Amino acid sequence: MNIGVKPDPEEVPGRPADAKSLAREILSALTYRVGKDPTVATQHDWLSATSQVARDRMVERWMASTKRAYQQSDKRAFYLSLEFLIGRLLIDSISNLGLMEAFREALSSLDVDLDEIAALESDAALGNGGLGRLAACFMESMATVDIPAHGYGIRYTNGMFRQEVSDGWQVELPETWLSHGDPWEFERRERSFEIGYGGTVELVTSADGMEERHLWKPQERVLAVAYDTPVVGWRGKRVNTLRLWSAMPVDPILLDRFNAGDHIGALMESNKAESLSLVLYPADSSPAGQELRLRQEYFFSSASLQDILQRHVYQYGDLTSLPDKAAIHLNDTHPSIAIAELMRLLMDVHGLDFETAWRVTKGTFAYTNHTLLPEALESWQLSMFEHLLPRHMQIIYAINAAVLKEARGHEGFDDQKIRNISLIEEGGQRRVRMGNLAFVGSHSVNGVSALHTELMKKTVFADLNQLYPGRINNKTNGITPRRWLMECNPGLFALVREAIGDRFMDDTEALSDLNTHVEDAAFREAFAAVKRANKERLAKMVAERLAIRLDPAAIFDVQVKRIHEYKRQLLNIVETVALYDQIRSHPELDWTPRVKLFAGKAAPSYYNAKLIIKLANDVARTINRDPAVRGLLRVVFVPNYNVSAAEIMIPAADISEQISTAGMEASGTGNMKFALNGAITVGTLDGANIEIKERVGDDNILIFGLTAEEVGERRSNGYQPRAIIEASPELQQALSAITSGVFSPDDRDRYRDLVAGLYDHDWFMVAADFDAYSAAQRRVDGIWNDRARWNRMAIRNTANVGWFSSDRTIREYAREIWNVPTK
Ligand code: 26W
Repeated sequence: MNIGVKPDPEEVPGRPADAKSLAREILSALTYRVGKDPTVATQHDWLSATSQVARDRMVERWMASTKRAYQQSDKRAFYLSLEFLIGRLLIDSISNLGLMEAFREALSSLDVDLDEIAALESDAALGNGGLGRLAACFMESMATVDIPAHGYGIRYTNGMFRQEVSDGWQVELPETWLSHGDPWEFERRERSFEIGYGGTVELVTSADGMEERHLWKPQERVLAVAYDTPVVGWRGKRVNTLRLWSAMPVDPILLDRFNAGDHIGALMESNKAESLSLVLYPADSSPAGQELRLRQEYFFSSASLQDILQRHVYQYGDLTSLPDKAAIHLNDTHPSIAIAELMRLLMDVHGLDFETAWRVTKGTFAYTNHTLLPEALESWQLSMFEHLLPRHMQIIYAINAAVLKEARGHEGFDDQKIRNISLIEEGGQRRVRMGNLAFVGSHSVNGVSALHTELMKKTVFADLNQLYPGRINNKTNGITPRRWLMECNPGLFALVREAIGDRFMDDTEALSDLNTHVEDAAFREAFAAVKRANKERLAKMVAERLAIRLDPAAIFDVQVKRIHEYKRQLLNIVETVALYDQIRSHPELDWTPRVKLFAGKAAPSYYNAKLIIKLANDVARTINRDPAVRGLLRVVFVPNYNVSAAEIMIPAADISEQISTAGMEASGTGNMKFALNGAITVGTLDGANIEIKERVGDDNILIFGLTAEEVGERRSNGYQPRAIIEASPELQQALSAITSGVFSPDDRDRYRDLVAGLYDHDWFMVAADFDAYSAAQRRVDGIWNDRARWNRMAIRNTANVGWFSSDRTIREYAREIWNVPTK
């Protein structure tokens, strides 16, 4: 990797940045902090020492950033998210600090290879997928555009599970990302807050009888302890804080019980407290609905708010100015209990009246919705909620009463509409609706792509949108170009820089200068050579990990993302089977060699998603063994997809599969990463694909299938997949091969129900889109064989997706939602 960004010596207070000094510091860290002699140091020891030296480089800037925000009384942004899918940090940090070459040289003088040790760092996988990775990109962009911002989340001991594939089935194993310690974090034992659960609420009157306040007496208490990770922005000017909370018992040894002889019981209590931050819930669509999850949500929301209020009171005294100095952002509904918690703190602890507290709350919060899937909308059984958070329940009733009163005075709000906007779902089992709470408690509610935002207005939030017009707005997602171009694709980065200079490094949209090189044959060849080298890098990884050989000359066709029926990995697999069939039946034809790559995790309780992984592996085994298609078709399922795997797979892709059922993928962000790295999208008119198409142009993307509107029409007009399947010989043939057990000779019925679902209801419209998808894939083959055309298309993708930088997204949040200035 060669990110030859010159450090700005004036910006590094007090610390020499030359390779020699760094080598000295690394050696000293190895000796005094790791406690190892270079002659016996392992690669891991070198990684620890190097990471610590890199972290040291951030500390002065970090302190300076904090001091500056404080002295200037800047308004701050607080990003509350139950997930931060960070990945590795060494390369990211030193690259943003402009110290890549210096570190590389320093290490090499010590006989250590930077890339080799960097690859040993474990991924911080404190998230499931898109939402968590977005939070990580936002953290980096907020530092880059110079927003004083804090991320708040949970320091899960066990992040996203490690996926192994055993006999083709997903097996989930705990991910022990902390086993070597986390070199980036600072433990802040002194920064801790008590979090309560359960108990009772009393109404107490002040001594003078003038004032009444609610007093919550929780039955259980745990301690939230802060762990801070510095997050450095591009060019290292600002360093922000990601503060993750870890749960501890309030009284770690419960001395009374311990001394009373009940030391087992005492320790059990401690473990119960710690269990709060033990594990990330691995479901990314259907809420677990479990009490522990609500406990986690309240745990980190309350700790973060107490932290924010303490800081505000210290600096400004009075809490009515909170909206002027703090923008608190809710990443989906997961932290939306913070709305009731802020109300509680303002009223019960700080003595504000309901109206004032409500004004402050709405002025402070903003909420992003990330999904329309009805099953993903969080709601809690009211009885459980009330038992766990009795005071918050009262507050939610009070908020609801105020909102419903407002609605009743509003034109056209009939009983049905009132029921729809209520924070309480009535009927059999009453539930608390967190989406509605987040909506009414925020001054801004945003979707994550233009289509998604429009659909939000028409579906989930139609009535709330009518009651509060103008509150819903769009902020199309983005990705950080540092990690997703400069760091993961150093070859392309160097080539682009050589072609158009450095401007794109600070303004990603300047990548459009590449458009002028499209007709330059030598440039196209160089662009293709970079892609080829990236494909070789991926082929090497696949060979090492899976002992499967891939031909880098073939089309690398990649679908990597969570496994979900709406994302339609099944459509891709069925098409692969159809292609396999075609090649076998017509070996005389001139087939274009293709490698189909899949990766992604399934929620452990999502049966069909796990079955789809098994199907991908069954199909892969059969096809890869068949000499009839050797050299023409290969199928690979890469286990344990995570940020680091993405950094290898995405730069190596020729084709980016973005094939969700239209209307169901809120935005997608993988689609942006692929396009930026010069892959051509085969996709539906869904989420941000639509906006990618608008930017790269219709000729440089392969769009197929039903629109969101057409999907809606079909669903309401009695969609009949059976008739469609019977009218498509290719599809019918592929499906009958799968059901008859061609790929599962050991259990011929394995896929019977899965395929029967396609004939029966096919909710995700695999059948409806199959022929169009297959036709798009054959167009891919045609274009691939006109390599000049292909390369033009690929370059136009890289050139025209700079707008999808998360710097742009964050600037929009800052200006239109948070009201904080940016650079
Ligand atoms: C409560 C269980 C649960 C957990 C996570 C439900 C839903 C989620 C998330 C909404 C899942 C998620 O990651 N959504 C993705 O967010 C990305 C960032 O905005 C979008 O690009 C994806 O389209 C969306 O699926």
